[in-house]
Amino acid sequence: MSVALTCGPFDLLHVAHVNLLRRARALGNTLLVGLSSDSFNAIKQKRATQSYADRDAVLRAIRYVDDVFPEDTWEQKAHDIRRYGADILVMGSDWAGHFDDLARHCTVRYLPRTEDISSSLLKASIRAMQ
Ligand code: C2G
Repeated sequence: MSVALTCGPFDLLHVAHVNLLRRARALGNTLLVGLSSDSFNAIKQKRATQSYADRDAVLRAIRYVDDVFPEDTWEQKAHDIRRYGADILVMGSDWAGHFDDLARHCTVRYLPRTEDISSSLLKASIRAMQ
């Protein structure tokens, strides 16, 4: 039984998110998602278009996601890995190198990013259509 962990705000859920979640789930028997809270998004100087509760509901409807918990700080990842007994932390390749220090706690894997789509690009193209 192996546990995979990933995290992010997952705003305006799109195909790159689904690709990441599907590939992450395939690396374990269970996939847990640390969902960035609004206060953590503010720390990252980001703002989600959807509330935490709505982003949580959308993620839970994805077949690859087994559970979702709030992520409030950068520092909590090591604690989450231990708390949930995670075997592998999976992130997109835009984060390559950022979480290498967590390799003391579990395997850290960066998956190739899906090109040409992101929540920011979607927001910009919706704005351009108005
Ligand atoms: N992602 C991807 N390809 C894209 C867009 C996103 O593979 N075109 C991946 C990201 O690398 C991340 C996950 O999908 O692993 C979630 O993406 P976001 O919700 O945009 O999260 P991000 O802003 O990368 O924040 O502590 C880590 C951060 O909270 C992750």
